[in-house]
Amino acid sequence: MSSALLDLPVKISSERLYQSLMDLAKIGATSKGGNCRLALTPLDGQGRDLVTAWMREAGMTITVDQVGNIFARRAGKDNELPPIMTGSHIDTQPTGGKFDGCFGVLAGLEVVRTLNDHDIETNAPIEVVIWTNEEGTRFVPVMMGSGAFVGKFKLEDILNTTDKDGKRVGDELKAIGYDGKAPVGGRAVGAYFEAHIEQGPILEHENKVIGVVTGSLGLRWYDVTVTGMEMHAGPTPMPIRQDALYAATFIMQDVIQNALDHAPHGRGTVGSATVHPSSRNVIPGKVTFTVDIRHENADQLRAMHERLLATCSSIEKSHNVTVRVEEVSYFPPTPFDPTMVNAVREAAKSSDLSYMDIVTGAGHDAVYMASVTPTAMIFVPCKDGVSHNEIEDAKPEDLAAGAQVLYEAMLPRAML
Ligand code: HGY
Ligand code: MN
Ligand code: MN
Ligand code: MN
Repeated sequence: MSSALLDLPVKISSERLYQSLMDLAKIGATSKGGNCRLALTPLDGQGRDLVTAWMREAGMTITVDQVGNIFARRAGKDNELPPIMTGSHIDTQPTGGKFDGCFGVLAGLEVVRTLNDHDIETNAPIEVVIWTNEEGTRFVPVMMGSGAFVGKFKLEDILNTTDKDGKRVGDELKAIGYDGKAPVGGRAVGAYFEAHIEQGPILEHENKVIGVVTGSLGLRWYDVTVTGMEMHAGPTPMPIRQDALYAATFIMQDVIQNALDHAPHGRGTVGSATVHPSSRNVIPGKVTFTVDIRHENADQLRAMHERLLATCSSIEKSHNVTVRVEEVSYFPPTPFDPTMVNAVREAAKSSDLSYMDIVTGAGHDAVYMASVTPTAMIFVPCKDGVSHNEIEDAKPEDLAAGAQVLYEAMLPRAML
């Protein structure tokens, strides 16, 4: 007789969850213990194949939509009801870790495996989702699959998006066999929960196991191109130079200063830059670089945006260069549904786990899902708050606690 019927507490399996995480981490494993499984690469395809095989073994049916989002469904008693959904992503940063995104997908699978173990039939169906290209590192925009699902992006635009080598999303989906046929979005979702490592230092610092995520910072991404004039580094006198790199450094510095001036929630990062022609004795003629700014408050984020544009136009004049700013991703500061946030809080309480409210500095698919269905997130600590780094680490017991809270928060909704 299953423990659920004996009214014993139903517990997820920490060992099985952690083993699945370690098995997935073998795909795209890097020498420093991290993962490199860029979106829509063959390694991403292998990761998708492995996890969907586990989902099928757990009796789930798999549907893939036209942007490659994977929906694994566990039927309920009444399959007309909108699904209670959870999930995250398994694409990684180039020097990513084993847990960012993967924890959310495999915690969802662990909830299903646990329901199976205890012969628990839910009323509503449950779906575990692998969203396409959450990271936005190979293709922008960030959180591409969930953004398309909620109607933020047009299908054609997404399929025609190219990476720096000119490879199209549509072709790359086909190449890995995930050019699904199901329509993108346009269907009801009962509720969406996402479990994720915090990717920052707060939970560990406050010695809390569960982060009750009340909402997300807003984010704006840009590609900036500074164009000057290649000239010889020797004969060209300093005052007449149109040095694209020298001009770019002032804009880059101000991205950081802008965030510092909008403390404590301001964030500013220049993550990548390329210099052309990148030769020691040629004055750089062109520099392209990325900008990532974030803030918890919409007005402050707008002020940071306006300051970036003002800095670019003033440097354009003072350094006799041209500056082109292209915004490539945006989402506003996003609060999560208070009743759902409370469900996470109550689940942490009933599981006797320490918890605290927290705002996520990282973007997640949950941010887009919050625009179409009641949404909440569950955070667990990661070691030293480090993420987007191969040394990313999390304790098995914390990961299990997060999956247990996911189970306790999801189940009542799936039983309504
Ligand atoms: O950039 C982010 O916040 C997320 O990791 N895509
Ligand atoms: Mn993530
Ligand atoms: Mn990430
Ligand atoms: Mn994310």
